[in-house]
Amino acid sequence: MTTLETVLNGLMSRYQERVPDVGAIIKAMIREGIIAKAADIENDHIAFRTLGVPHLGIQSLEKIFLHYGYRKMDYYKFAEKKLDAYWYAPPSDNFPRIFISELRVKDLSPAAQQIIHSYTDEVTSDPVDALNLDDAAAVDHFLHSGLWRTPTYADFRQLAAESEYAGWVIYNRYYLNHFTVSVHNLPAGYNTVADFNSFLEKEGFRLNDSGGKIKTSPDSALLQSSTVARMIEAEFAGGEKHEIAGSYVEFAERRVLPQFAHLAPADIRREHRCEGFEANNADKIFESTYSTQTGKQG
Ligand code: OOG
Ligand code: NI
Repeated sequence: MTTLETVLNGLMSRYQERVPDVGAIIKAMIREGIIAKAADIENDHIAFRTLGVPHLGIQSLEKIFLHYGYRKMDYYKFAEKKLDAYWYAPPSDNFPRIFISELRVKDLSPAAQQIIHSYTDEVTSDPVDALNLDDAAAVDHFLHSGLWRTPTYADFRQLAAESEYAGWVIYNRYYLNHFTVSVHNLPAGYNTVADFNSFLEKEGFRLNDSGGKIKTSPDSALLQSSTVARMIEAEFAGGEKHEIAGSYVEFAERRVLPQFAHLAPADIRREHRCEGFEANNADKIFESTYSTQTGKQG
């Protein structure tokens, strides 16, 4: 197995343990005969969240994936949520795309900035620079370890009141935020987001309905939906336990580009479908962990 495969497997296994919906969706897909085994699912992309502070943020985390051959692609800005993001194209089609976002910490109130820095100032140099990126076990450990001390519940609450994204990252750090089922290559009846959403709802999964359950790009080439993040039991400083939003699952339908519309279905590969991301879709998908969707204040 390559280093990248080992790192991705490590991310996916932790994610599956933390997000019961992942295993439940795979099981339901197998029971329904949509796939024969979990490995039949094409992972469209995975996503991380970061804090825009010195030594951390996108510029730090991206070094790992650039080292494995990912290429930095388009930039997206989310003014109201105070986020920036980029997507990264994989070294080959068998790997997922990567979406990394970052909180514009400088745009928060002085009080929120002060709370964030009280944690992130513990990081005094870029931790990725200290890693041997060819050592899969070291990278795996890094992605699942605390870069700063465990937050207090009071700090979490105060941050989340101003930015739910900030609260999510201060506790969850680099845990995978979601993986994404490519639905367009699934059998007919399940190969559109609309049909797949019906299947998910019939199975009892709750979908993010911010801006509607189907998020559609203006050119109608990229359609996305996502589950609402389930609550996880979080242990804060001093052993205080509270339920907060964990991670979620996303579904993507990338339509065939007009210039390839004549191709037979069997000849259609990734390069024939739309690429990249859509800011308006993403803006709503972020809310899959927000209390407006989970219905619970952390
Ligand atoms: C990412 C939300 C955006 C997409 O595919 O556009 C996204 C997040 O919740 O961190 O995943
Ligand atoms: Ni996504």
